[in-house]
Amino acid sequence: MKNHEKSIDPASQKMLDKAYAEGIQTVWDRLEAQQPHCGFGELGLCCRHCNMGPCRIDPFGNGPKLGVCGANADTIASRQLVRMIAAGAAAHSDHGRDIVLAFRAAAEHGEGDYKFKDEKKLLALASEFNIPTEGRTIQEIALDVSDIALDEYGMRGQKLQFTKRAPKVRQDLWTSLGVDPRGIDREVVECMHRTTMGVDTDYVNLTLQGIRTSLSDGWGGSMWATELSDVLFGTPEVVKGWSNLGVLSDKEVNIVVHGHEPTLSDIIVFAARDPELLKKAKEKGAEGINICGMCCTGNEILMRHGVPIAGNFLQQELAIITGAVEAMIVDVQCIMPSLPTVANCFHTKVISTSPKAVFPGATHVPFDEKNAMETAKQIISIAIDNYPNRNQGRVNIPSDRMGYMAGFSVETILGALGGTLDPLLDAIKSGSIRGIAGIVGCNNPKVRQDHNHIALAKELIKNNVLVVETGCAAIASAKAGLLLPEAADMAGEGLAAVCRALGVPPVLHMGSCVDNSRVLVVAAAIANALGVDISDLPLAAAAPEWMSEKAVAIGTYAVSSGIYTVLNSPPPVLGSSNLTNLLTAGAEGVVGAVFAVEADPVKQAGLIIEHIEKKRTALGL
Ligand code: BF8
Ligand code: SF4
Repeated sequence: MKNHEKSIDPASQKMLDKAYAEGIQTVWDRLEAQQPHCGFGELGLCCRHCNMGPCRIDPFGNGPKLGVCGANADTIASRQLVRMIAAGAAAHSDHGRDIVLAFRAAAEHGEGDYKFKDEKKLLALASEFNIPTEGRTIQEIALDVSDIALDEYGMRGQKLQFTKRAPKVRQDLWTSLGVDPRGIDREVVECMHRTTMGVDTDYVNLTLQGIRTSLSDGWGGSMWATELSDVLFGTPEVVKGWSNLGVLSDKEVNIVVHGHEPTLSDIIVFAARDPELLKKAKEKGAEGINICGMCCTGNEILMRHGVPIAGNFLQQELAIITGAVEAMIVDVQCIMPSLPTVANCFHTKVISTSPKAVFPGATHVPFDEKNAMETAKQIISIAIDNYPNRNQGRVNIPSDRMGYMAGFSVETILGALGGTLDPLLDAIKSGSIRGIAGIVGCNNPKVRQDHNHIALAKELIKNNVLVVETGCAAIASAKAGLLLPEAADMAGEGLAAVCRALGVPPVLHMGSCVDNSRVLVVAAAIANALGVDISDLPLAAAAPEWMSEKAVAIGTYAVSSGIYTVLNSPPPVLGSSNLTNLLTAGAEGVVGAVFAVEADPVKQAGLIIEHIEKKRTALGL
């Protein structure tokens, strides 16, 4: 495959050419080396859950139809799906737990490095949870909020607080299906229990547990991550900044912060402003310190501070290949184990910071949340010391960069609308906006980088569908200029007029992947305002380049919340026609929504538009 076929992004294409010229292996080379992928794995028909196996089911020929224990294709594929959901939910929710713990530490030691930037939001949460606030300090109130949060991770056996934000009919549906999450950790543990050898065998019963676990993510762990990150680091407001590898500087110390948790990235942004560090950078010959983001932790600081974003998932190796990165600081999730090897070809230091994610070949500097600022400065110092090692002769920073407007939290959207959802509802009712689509998720080297994200978003806005985005999808749109108000020119007449009146782009960046919880909140608020269920709304979602188990958890809570969800490729379930039918057809009668699979982004848009029009008709719009 030619390099320009691997990505639509000119910056990525240039760095792929450089990688090729210098003999540096990237994710695309490793994908090629893996061909052909294992057919049993692709279909979800292999099981390694016990030592009588590993077993595989022959889907076509006369080979075995049962594992050694007697498990059939339905059992094996559904157990596998449930484990993927559990892993994805665990990743989001354990990230959420770290935010809760940082939040609690801020409540306990008021004068630490983390403060409550958005006390108003903290008080709103307290009121939502019926926590008394009169005559109490903000710390006391925060402690009570953190008690509730930590309690929800354990085994409460009660409804999770945030599930109460869903429309009452949806809550009742979950209760009647027996899928109310009972505790965030508990559901993940129960998934592992029920999928081990000799426990749950029924694919429907297993899938219901997958649904319950995904809900504990979307309306639990992820929502806690979003809400308390907003309290600690500030609720995003409209910001402008720059995206793509062209944000790297040829004269400054470049530090790329990659991973997920804002506890690290947010403090790095502030630590880099320290005059002593700036002085030190100048002594080393640099003109300054340039902090850039990558992937979702990049989205966190983009949303709150307009920090430049160097790229999305498939650009992590390419950023190092510019030869201009002094340090890539990583925490958890979506960090390729290949980074230290790529960094070895340059002067770049990969600095791992989480006890949960250690990378052989990287420098490990444990991030101490109790001493956050000092640790952040220490890490930045390592990058500065590394600046003189940069080989300017090997530096090649693509000039490609694009501006963005972001920061569309629920609060920002409401603010832009003048404090109420009514103008948006009116635009939907009048048909100038046909509906809303959430495009989320990753890059995957099996798909030309960003191609599906951009083609799908363009097709939707052209047809007057407002697009909201998170994660690597949003970064793709930033790089393609879709997050600029001028992108309204690419939208249909109705949507363009609304965007121009409000001064916003037709594609709204709502944050990192845990911030898909913001999309749920907007969906619930619209449904509540109209007095209907989420599944009645002209609303859809898509993950057109997904790769992570987290995307499986997100897709499942979207569908379980009543949102029709389109994927470009299926998770490994096709080996079980029963499970495939349940997910793509049967679920409609259970949760009021299904998954659809379509590889072509224009056809994906067609499916979404068809769905939106169907829902409009049913609502009498
Ligand atoms: O949580 S979109 S590649 S960076 S998993 Fe990862 Fe996928 Fe990017 Fe963020 Ni989300
Ligand atoms: Fe094989 Fe059953 Fe063991 Fe899985 S659990 S490896 S199907 S014997």
